[in-house]
Amino acid sequence: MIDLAQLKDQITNKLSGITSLIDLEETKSYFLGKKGLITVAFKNLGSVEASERKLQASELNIIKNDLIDRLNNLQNEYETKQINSNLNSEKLDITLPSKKIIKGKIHPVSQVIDELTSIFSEIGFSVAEGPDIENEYNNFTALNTPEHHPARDMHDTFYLDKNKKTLLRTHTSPVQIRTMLKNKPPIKIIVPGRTYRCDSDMTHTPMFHQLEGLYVDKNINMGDLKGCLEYFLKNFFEDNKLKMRLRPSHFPFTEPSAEVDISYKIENEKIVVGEGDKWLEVLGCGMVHPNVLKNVKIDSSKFQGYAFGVGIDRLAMLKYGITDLRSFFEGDIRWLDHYGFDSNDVPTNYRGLSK
Ligand code: 2NL
Repeated sequence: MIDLAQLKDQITNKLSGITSLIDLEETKSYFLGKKGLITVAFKNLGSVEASERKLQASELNIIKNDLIDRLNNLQNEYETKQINSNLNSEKLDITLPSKKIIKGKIHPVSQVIDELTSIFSEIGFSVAEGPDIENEYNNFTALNTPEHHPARDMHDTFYLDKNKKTLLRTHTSPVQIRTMLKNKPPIKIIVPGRTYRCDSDMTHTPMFHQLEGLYVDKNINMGDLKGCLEYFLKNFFEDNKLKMRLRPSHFPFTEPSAEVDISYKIENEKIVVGEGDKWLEVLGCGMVHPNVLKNVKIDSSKFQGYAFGVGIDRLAMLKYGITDLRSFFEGDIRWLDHYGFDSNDVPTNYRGLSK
């Protein structure tokens, strides 16, 4: 037998103790949950004497429905209270003027990377990226720069351990090494990214940006390299009359190697790249050294490649008339507001250059 009078008392007690929606939920499950008193009482009806069972069941149903009604009423009451208190505390004045939306600007370095990506993608280059932290093999050894090679000192490397095994990459070339180790030729990639050298003055920052290009295939020669660079420079500086010249140079990773100058003139005491009778050095390039190909298991009797490297920050300064390199990395929002680009200025300069 279930003591229904006691159950009713318990319900009255519990309901009078409710002060919040949480109490309400707790009470609901106390009586009506899986192991709730009323649920269990219904289950126990089976053991009640047959003559009593029907009456008990109907009384239990009345108690249950009454409880559900009272709980629903309480729930409505608490929810209304909650809504009213929210309405009072969150007064919204829709007649106030809206807040000004401040749109960010694209940093000149990002803008130039986008422009270069567009220009090179038109002639079949894809973009490759890799980690800033490298090992000395990918950064130096594989690039034909063995231990004690003077180029290692030249680079003023930031080493990250005593044994000089891990370092901040001094150029983006290790990404090309990784790509050549992973993929078979033809390989045609550009690699933009951050690079690091322990150097800081008017024209050098310890972190700067480089873009390197690499094209490895059968029958690649210096003429292909020159054609590619001419296309790139004319499109980037948006001047089909831009002249360029190659001067012999030396890099450990290319043979032969060259430096590239472009024509410019001075106008109102400012450098204007394009037509002009002066020469400005902008990049280094050459044919990938056979030792480099050997290090990445590419047969140099079957494949050749050209490579080049250019400073992105310097390109941005030349194209957009920014004179101070260090201002690029100071994070001054007023500088960015002045020199930055709107996000809907899609780079389209590579299109429609007349012959
Ligand atoms: C410069 C010169 C250069 C390369 C970078 C390269 C990469 C591989 C193999 C061969 Cl994996 N070469 N890169 C080649 C010539 C010049 O950069 O003055 N950069 C600012």
